[in-house]
Amino acid sequence: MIPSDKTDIDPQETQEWIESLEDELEEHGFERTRYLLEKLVDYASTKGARLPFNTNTPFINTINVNQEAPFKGDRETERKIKSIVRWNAMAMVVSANTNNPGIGGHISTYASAATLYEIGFNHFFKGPKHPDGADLIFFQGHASPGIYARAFLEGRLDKNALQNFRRELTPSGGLSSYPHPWLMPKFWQFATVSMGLGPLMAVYQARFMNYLIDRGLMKNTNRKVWAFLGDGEMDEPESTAGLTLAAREQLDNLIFVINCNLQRLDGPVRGNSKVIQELEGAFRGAGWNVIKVIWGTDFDEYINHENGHFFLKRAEEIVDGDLLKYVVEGGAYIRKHFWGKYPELLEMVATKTDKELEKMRVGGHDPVKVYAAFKEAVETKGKPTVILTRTIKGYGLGEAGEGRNITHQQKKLNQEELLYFRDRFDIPLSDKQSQSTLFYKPRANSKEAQYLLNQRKKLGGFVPERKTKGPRIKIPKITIFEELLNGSGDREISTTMAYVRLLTILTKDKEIGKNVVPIIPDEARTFGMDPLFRQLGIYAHNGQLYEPVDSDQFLYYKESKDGQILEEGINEAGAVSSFIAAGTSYSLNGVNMIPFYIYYSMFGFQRIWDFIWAASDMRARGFLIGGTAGRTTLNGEGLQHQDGHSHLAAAVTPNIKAYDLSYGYEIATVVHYGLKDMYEKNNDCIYYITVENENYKHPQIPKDVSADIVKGLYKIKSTKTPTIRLLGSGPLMNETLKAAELLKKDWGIEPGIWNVTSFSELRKDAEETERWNLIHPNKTQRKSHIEKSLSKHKVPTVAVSDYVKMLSEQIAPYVPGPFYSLGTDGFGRSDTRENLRHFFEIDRYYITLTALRALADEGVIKMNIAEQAIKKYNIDPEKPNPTTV
Ligand SMILES: Cc1ncc(C[n+]2csc(CCOP(=O)(O)OP(=O)(O)O)c2C)c(N)n1
Ligand SMILES: [Mg+2]
Repeated sequence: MIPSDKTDIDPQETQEWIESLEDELEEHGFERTRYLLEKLVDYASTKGARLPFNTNTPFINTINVNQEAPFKGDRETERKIKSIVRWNAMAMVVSANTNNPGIGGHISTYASAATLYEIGFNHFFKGPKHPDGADLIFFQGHASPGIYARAFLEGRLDKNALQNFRRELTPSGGLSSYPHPWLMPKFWQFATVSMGLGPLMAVYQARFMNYLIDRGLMKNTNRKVWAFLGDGEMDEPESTAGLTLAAREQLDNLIFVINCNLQRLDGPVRGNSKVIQELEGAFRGAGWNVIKVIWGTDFDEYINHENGHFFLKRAEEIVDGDLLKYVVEGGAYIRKHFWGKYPELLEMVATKTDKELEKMRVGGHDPVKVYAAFKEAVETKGKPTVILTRTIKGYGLGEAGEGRNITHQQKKLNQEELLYFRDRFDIPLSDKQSQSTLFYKPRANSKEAQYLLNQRKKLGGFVPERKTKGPRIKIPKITIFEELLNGSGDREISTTMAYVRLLTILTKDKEIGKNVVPIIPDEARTFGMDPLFRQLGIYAHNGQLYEPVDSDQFLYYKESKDGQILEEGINEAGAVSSFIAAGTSYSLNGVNMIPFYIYYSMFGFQRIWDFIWAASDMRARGFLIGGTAGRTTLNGEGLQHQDGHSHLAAAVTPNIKAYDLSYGYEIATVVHYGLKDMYEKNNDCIYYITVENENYKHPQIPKDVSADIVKGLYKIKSTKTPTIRLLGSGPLMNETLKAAELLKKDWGIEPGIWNVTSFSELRKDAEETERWNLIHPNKTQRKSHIEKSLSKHKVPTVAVSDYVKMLSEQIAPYVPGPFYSLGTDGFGRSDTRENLRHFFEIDRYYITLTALRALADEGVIKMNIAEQAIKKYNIDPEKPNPTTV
């Protein structure tokens, strides 16, 4: 009988209701009972009963013991394997830090997650040779030692590799600290260690798999995306940012496993409450299937005891801080403080020793419970699943750190602690062997070795394993972009319009049109891309269930199941996650996709650089298009919109090739080259192109400049007797050309004119040339593209861009002669382009003045010419520096 509480005005009636429920449960089971309860709640609501909203269930396992799928493995052998993996994972960190103090690494994260992973490896994770294709697994970054240790047992990594954990520069090779596909391209698939990126990327990965299926580009073979996450990590805003989308899109191919060891780096995740309950509320509220795995089998008898409600009550009362204390203090403390609260509870464990109480396993360390949860997760239909599993950080470390606040940082064990660990997990090593942290590998014909290999064989091979190549796709000839190469004639267009034209042409291409993935975060109309809505359709798993308000128009808002556009809403982090999913599809799905992600350039690198960094690490390929770029070219929007620095971020992201372009033919040239580079030559890089919204006439492509456009610099005009050269860039090319006119008209000086398409590509080439020359002094010295183009004339150079001065200053050391940089340092603001360019001192007059001053400094002209120019162009000498106002 359930005890009544003080608020119960009619306990007998309560009891009758409960008995009816019990009958129902017995006769018709859980499903029917749930149905009836839901009906009752709905009915009561319609009659005005304001029922409290509760997304939580009691603090017990979601799967009751009598609903549990039976465990399908050899428990003893699996325990042995797991223990050995535990040992080797610990040993690699301890030995790395003994040999090189301070090299780092983590023991405690994997120690808490070992059962979760081992159940996955032995029973669930589908490998690359599985007939249904491989599952995709996001491993918790700090658990990497455990994943390496298992690969060692599987024979994929040797002792030497383990010995060189975090020593990647060792000539014989080492293992990277965390999952980095850039560093271990045949092993890791996902870069997960910047916390919060993994969960959001996993959501979009699962969604992108459905996109490929719905568009008929991939078969539905029930592949899953598993994301193993930390409970502390769930505090990152990105971690929960994709929850509603995952539920809305019914991503039943997605499984989150949250390792709730209740601790993060410094201490408890939620000392004063319960992180599992909080997360349950968030996930259930978003519409996920939530499976809590809190208590191990040892607790079943107490939960299902006739006094089980006391257990429930006690479980509800305690907070995570208490649970952590129980781990550290041990059996007698647990008896007193947990069981001892109620006599009925204490009575239940009267026959247990303190040691037995201490050893009662929590859910995440119980293979039976974890197995049942994973099984239910993979079988769940119509919604994503999260498994919230209670584990113990530093499990098995004992005094050395189990459950302690220092556990995350524990990297060394003393001699005694090593022996404790060995005994705790029955590792067949001598004292001496253990104390020298020897790696242990069972013989090839041992039961453990055979079992482990056999289980992986059944599941289709080892994971993680990364494919480095996708299927070949044939890039069309550049002539498909003929209209861009031919210029716009008398039409004034923007580079954004030119880009949209290019995208439209590309999506119509018979060979690769279908592989193009246009991605937009609610900005299509800004960029003039709305006509593509109708032409390509907006991807919607459920199609279009309504008649759009503009259905009477030709270019209506068309959502469809096979829609090609990913319209992500105001969601740059989600959109870039789609970019990553599409850009890694060649490797992860064996389907080569070409993402074009266009966004407000200010909300790109500045906002989501960490994702772009991860994309680069993960060898994603595709085009990032910074739209409405340029501090002064986007004129009306002001300080928080005007981007004058994204190219700096791009310049220092190693495998990004960044271009700020002036004309349609440049866009066509760079995109075409990029397509070949990434999709034919299999180079792992990302192209970043900024496009703008200023309208002007685009000329026809000059002869023989294509290669130079890609290299970053091409000649617009040379002069017979060079005195000065102007380097224009992107939308500031027009001001550069106007300045050249002023120089000629007003001062009789004819500058050489160059167009810089990429300062960063020029700098990288110049640096590499210099580096090569440095270490090859006896060989014929090489010349960079800058030198080859400019070296003949050591005249002053004036470079201008719509970005901060540092952008063009990248190349200053390599350009012969004095170098003057004009740029847009400071906060943007709203005004006309003309006024803004004057304010930032990058307009035609400032370019002219700088050129004159440079020539005066060289002694080519008199200084008073510069003075005259200041007067002539109404330049205010008292004007404040734009960086200060
Ligand atoms: C964005 C980011 N911030 C901080 C860190 C540093 N960091 C690494 S692990 C960690 C604690 C992790 O706690 P949790 O997610 O609970 O994982 P556990 O090790 O407990 O399983 C922190 C703060 C990081 N890797 N990424
Ligand atoms: Mg944690």
